[in-house]
Amino acid sequence: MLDNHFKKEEFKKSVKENVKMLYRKTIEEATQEQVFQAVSLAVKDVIIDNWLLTQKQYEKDDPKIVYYLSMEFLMGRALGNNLINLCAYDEVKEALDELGFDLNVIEDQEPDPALGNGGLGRLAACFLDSLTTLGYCAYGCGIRYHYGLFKQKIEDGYQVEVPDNWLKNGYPFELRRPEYAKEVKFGGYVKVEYDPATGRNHFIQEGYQSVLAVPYDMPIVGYNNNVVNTLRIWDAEAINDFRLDLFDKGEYHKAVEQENLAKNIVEVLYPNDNHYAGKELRLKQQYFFISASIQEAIEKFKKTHSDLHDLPKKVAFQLNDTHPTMTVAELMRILVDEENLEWEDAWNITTQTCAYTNHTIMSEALEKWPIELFSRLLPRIYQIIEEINRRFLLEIQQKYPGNQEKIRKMAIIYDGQVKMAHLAIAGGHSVNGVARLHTEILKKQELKDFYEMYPDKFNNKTNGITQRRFLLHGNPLLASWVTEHIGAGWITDLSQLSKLKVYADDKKAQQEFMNIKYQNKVRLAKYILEHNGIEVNPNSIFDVQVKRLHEYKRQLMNILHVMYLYNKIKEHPEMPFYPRTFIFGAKAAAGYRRAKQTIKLINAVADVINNDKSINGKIKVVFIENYRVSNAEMIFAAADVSEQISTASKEASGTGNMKFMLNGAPTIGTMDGANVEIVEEVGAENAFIFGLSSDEVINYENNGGYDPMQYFNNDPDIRNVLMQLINGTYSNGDFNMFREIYDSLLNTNSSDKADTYFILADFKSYAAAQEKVEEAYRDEERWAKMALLNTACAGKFTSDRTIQQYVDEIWHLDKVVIGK
Ligand code: Z16
Repeated sequence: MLDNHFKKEEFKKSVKENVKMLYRKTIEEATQEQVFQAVSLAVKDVIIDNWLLTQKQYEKDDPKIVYYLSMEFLMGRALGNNLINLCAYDEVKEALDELGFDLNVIEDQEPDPALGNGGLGRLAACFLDSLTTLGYCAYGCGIRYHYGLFKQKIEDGYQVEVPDNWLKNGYPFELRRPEYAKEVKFGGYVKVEYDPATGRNHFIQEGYQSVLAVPYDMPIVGYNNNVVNTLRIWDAEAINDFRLDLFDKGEYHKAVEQENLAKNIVEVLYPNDNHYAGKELRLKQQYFFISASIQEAIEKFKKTHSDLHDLPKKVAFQLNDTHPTMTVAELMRILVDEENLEWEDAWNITTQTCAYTNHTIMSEALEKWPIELFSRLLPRIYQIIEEINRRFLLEIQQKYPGNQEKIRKMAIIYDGQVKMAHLAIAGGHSVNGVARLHTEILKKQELKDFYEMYPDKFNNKTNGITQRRFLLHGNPLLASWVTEHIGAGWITDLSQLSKLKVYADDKKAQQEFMNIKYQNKVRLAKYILEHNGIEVNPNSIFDVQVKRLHEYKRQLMNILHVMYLYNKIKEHPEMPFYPRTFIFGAKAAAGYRRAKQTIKLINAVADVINNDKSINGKIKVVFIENYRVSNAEMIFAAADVSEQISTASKEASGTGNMKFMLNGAPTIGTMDGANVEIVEEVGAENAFIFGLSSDEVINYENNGGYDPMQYFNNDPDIRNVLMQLINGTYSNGDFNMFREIYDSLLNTNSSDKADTYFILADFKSYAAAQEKVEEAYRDEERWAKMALLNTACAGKFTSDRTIQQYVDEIWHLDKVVIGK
């Protein structure tokens, strides 16, 4: 493995040795889980050598470092991915075969480190893979949640959340680094002391509580380049306060409080995707990991550099959404309070070092912390933000004299709230959206005023995904086929996929391509039978929507359309209909009522349709329990149709759309997020586009005029489907089970807006697009060509390309070569 010289016999010996040392067992006696631990340790051993080499190279080259600051890293399993990137997968598979174990089964023993919710967290994980494969010096900085995103169980059709105790058996790929522990302070008050020597005020936080942030490092293995970067996630431990003895017992209370703070702070990941809940503990989590990360970054910088003014030359902080925006204020605190820099200097350094990525325009996702909470928890940080705000308002007034409207809309502190997005924009040199359309909407709508003031800060970075996990590991059959046709260059240069275009009309290539898809469908069908007890036909069209459950993503429209198709088949049993399997997978935030009702509806519809013998299995509906990175890899490989049906303008980018495309599944979707660019790459004739445009949606939202009742009144198909929500068809006669969903679409008895996400407006054009899908699928050659072209045109959507653009346009990092 090291230097590509993998020694099979040595590896087998090492696994046996590990089983013996860890469990006092022979390999024959070991459980699969024990073998997983033993194999992982053997792999870690190899990785550590490269990790050390990388460290040495960094010390020698002193490259600029990017710190990717993120509350979420949705890593997925490490073992298989590490073997892939070490180019040792096949060899280890063989070695384990000879020991009597199946690598797939061993991989299955690993818990999915689910330290993220969805797109944003998975993007962070793809970025670390690309940064490392491209040879850039990068640290992921995050939180070592003791419980990741909940596991989803489906009981009686409802989602039940089960705690995800991913550390239960110990996680073999992490390394505790207590020598880098940092103290993080909360609460108390700020004492001001005038220092006559310097003529400056000094700000000292007193009466605070603190926790000890202890880092755990996870290796990030680059593909075939011996580079190993670090994901550093912070755990919290109580500070065992020896000073307590010096005080009277009155301090006992405080000691207990500090201990509780440490226990609570990293306990669990908040399960919200695209939603701000305003919880105090969440704010604590944010400051906790940011303070520890920034302290560490500055300390590291100072070890080899004497002048903090050089920080922007050597360090970049990338803020993954507004969650890490505290960075701006914490860096200012360190530079001004601890390093005694002048405010103006500190501000220049900070703004040149920080950059912010925006991931949504959904207003309910905007972080706005109440001043009361913020200033109580972080008194000094709050003061600093007040000063940043004061100066920022002066700048606005200078640019727009007398314009109160600008102040109202742009202030960082306003209306009793701290607006994190405004702080992130003011405190950095770059603001980027995550797909072209999204960035344009930011510039023209959501952040218009900021764009007017700082046009040069704004830029686009269309998201991407790593082909190493989502093709090479997740779809080995297709990966080998691609390599056979165009060589292995695509693994690190995905643009080479375009060489596949010459096979689009090649009968043999088409057949091979579709045969691989078939085998992947068989693999998924087996999983579905084992996990859902539902038999699905691998010859049917696998129509897949997997992503977080959110109203704007419109899983509801999908299932309403299934109900509509079912009605049609019942009414016209003789009509031609190509068998279809509608596959869903989605977690709903634990407190998101409407989302949870939608899961129940999907399962209720599945129950009725799957058990209706009269339709001869023409439709099957499957809800895959506990959708996560590990089963996602298998699902993308098996998909025929990719459902990307968000209300136009709402999905900032989407990244699942790219994973489907890479695996040869054409998109049925709206012109939203990165779908726009997908269609641009593959051609409109190889996708199924429908629905309102983002401009039309935004126009309705700004000017009104949308009336869903019109569709209900004028379209009997829509009316029938909606009536079935309240006439017991899918609820054993219970008229109320889906009443709230019905009301949300029509709002017969409330003054709220109805059908906020334009489901009824788009319904018929969605149904028409679905008919086109069926028509295209019936023509085997046409479909094979389309599917193949989707893979062939997916080159743009590698996170390698995205990262190179971040490097060229924002971070300006230096490339590192190990052993140079
Ligand atoms: C998230 O996953 C996303 C946005 C956000 O504000 C918060 C979370 Cl947790 C998603 C976007 O919804 C999706 O469109 C995008 O592809 C993804 O972030 C990565 O940029």
